[in-house]
This record gives sequence, structure tokens and C-alpha cells, in this order.
Amino acid sequence: MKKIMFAAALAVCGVTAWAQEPNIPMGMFGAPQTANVNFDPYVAAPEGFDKERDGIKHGTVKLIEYQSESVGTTRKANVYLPASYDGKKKFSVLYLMHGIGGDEWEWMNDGGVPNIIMDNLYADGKVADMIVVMPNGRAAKNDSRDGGYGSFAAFGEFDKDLIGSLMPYIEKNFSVYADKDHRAIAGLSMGGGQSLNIGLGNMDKFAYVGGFSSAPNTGRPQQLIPDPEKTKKENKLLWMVCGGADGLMSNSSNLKAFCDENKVPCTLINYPNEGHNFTVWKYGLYSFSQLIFK
Ligand code: FER
Repeated sequence: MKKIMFAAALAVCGVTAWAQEPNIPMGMFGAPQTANVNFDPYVAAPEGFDKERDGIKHGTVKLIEYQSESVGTTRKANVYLPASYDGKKKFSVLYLMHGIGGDEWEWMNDGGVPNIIMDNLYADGKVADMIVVMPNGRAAKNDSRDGGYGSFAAFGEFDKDLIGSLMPYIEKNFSVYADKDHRAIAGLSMGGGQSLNIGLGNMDKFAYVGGFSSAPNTGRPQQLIPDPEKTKKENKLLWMVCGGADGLMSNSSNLKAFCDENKVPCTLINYPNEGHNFTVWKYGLYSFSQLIFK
């Protein structure tokens, strides 16, 4: 039923034969625009980075509920806690956003295996201490995943909920740092756009920003970086990846071109021949998480 309603919502917008977000075929959004951009080198993730491994410690994923002041409802988020989280030592926080057809469960249930990727990285000593918060990025009274394109506006309202309610909840209830140098935001597609908008728009709160296959909700480069000197000073990492066969590439490549012109450090990796899917997003989490809080 959920799938049918989501497909119906998309059909209204002229998109048909679309079962569910993670199955979006290559080229669904038109021909990728990849011209004139200096991509950063793609280095493949090692075999098994996303496969559950025996003989290592495993973290846990907890569903939390918090009162949202801006939405006026109780909202949910999933929180990955690594095995080394003991409630005593302080950890950093990565906010990890989902896409247009997802919710707080998308990364976990639709093929993102964030807990497995993070467990493996921890076991190999490749990441700094962090917890991963997976919110519902649709800040509306009805935040169910059936909304599709109809919930576009709700994705734009999430900054208030995040900064006003979710971050304070996390910082009160978990043993985490509460300053910009210990906060990162990244996400896939609509969540990539949100991460770029919120992260670059609130550099006093987030030092690390990642966009994976960011969607057309991504602000224009001049909106995201109105003052290149300020961004250079305050942002510690602006990192993006997008599939080379993903029609949404221009959202990332326009920003990369603007950064290059204005000498703002920025990474954009073109995942070779890949479309709009969790192959790219898992790689995004694997790569981005190793670069933050260090
Ligand atoms: C669009 C194409 C894709 C769009 C949003 C998306 C709002 C989002 C896709 C996703 O989150 O997977 O034109 O416009």
C-alpha cells in the first residue's frame, strides 16, 4: 500500500514506473551533466566494507523519540551507538539524512547497512569516536514516507526541528560533545540537499558537511556559499559524491565548479557509471565518516 501511494504521488508529477526510491533506474532524472568539473579521484572501497564480519564488536541501533517544538509532535530518529560507546567518554555526532521516499529507517532497512559499515570501520580503527543519528527529515505532522514529492516543503522545514529540538535532545541524552567541531551532517539525495543547505547555512553548528547524490532541493552555490572567505575559514570539510550515470549530478557539479572558481576547498567524487542508489550512498558513508572529527 505504501509503495502504491508513493508511486501514485510520483505519477502525478509525471514520474511513472517508480517502485521505491532505492530502485530508481539509472538516467531516471535525465542525462547526467558532468562537463567542466574537476572531479576528485575515485578510490574503490575495499571488498567487504559493507558485509557483516564475525569476530568484531558490533554496535547497537536505538530508536529514540523526542518532542519537536517546530512541528508540534513527537518525532523519531534512529541512533547508532558503536560498541565502544559506554556513556562516559564523549563522542562526536554525525547526522545522517535519508532521501525523498525514506524516513528514519531508510538507511537501516533499504540497503544502507550503516551499522555494518561503521562496525567494520571501528574494528579497523579508521574512524574517530562518533555516534550516528538518523532522523526523519520530513518535518511535518505527517512525516510518513508515503509523502514523496508532496512532502518537498517538509524537507525544507527540518532545520528548525534539528537545531531547535533534535540536537538538544541528543546532547542531553547521550554522552556527546555539543560544538561545531564535533558535529557533522551528511545525507543521500533529498537528505544530501538538506545537509548542504543546513550544514553550510549553519557553519557555527556544523564543521563537516557531506552530500551524496544531492537532489534539486540543494540551494544554488551562491546561496550556499554567499561569502567564500567565511566558508573557507569556518567549514572544515565539504565532501560530495554522485554517480556518473545519475541525472542529478548537476546539483553537485555546479557547487563543485563554484567552489573551484572561488578557491573553497571541496571534494566531488564521480562514482564511475553508477546511478542513484545505495552503492553510491554506502560508499559516501564509508568515505565521509573516515574524514570527519580528525
Ligand atoms: C527531483 C528529483 C529527485 C526532486 C527530488 C529528487 C524535488 C529526490 C530524490 C531522492 O531523494 O532520492 O526532481 O525534486
